[in-house]
Amino acid sequence: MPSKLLVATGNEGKLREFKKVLCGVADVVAPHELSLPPKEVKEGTSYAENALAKARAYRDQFDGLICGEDSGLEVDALDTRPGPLSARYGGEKTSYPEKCRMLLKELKDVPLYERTSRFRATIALIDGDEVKTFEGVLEGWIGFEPRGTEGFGYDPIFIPKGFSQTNAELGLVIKNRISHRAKAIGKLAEYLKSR
Ligand code: ITT
Repeated sequence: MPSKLLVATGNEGKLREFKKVLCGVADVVAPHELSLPPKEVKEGTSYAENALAKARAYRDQFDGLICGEDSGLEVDALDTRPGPLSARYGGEKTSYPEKCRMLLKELKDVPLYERTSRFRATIALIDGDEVKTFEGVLEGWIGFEPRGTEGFGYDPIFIPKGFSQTNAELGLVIKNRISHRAKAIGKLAEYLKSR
C-alpha cells in the first residue's frame, strides 16, 4: 500500500503532474482534498527554502510525508529573472496570459539566440525528522508569441530544448517526460521506493 504524501500546493497544474508521475509510488493528496486550508507562505529568494516553508506550514496538521515544491522560470536575457519570484511577476493578481505577454514585451528586441531560458524546480520532503531536497531543470528558450492550450503558467511561451513546440503545445504526456518538475518528482519517487 503506497504511503500517503501531502503535496503542499494550491496549484492544480503542479498537483496533476505530481499525481501522474507518482502514480503507484505514493498516494498523493493536496491540502484542499483533506479540507486543510490554503496557507500563506512568505516566499524568499531561494527555491529550496520556499519549498520547505510550504511543506512546514502543514506539519502541525498532517502526520505523515509532506512535500512542498517551488519552481520558476529563469530568462538569461533578464539576468535569470523572474526566477523564484515567477508567481509574483507582474503582480500576484495578474493572469498568466498577461504575465506571458509582459515577459514577451520585455524580450521584444532580444534575438532568438539570446532567448535562452530554463525552468527550475526544487522539492523539499519532510520525512519524520529528516528533510530531503530534489531538483530538476528543463532547458529551453522563450518563443515570440504564446502558443498552445495545455499546461499552465508560462508553458505557452516556453520551448524546451530539442523541440519546436511550446510546452503548452506538447501537452502533459511529453511534458511529464521532460519537465523540471518531472525530473525532481522522479528523484523523489526513487527515494520513496528506497526508504
Ligand atoms: P504553490 O506555491 O501553491 O505550489 P505557485 O503557483 O504559487 O503554487 P510557485 O510559487 O512555485 O508556485 O511559483 C512557480 C511559478 O513558476 C508560477 O508562476 C508558475 O506558473 C511558474 N511555473 C513553474 N513550473 C511551471 C511549469 O511547469 N509550467 C509553467 N509555468 C511554471
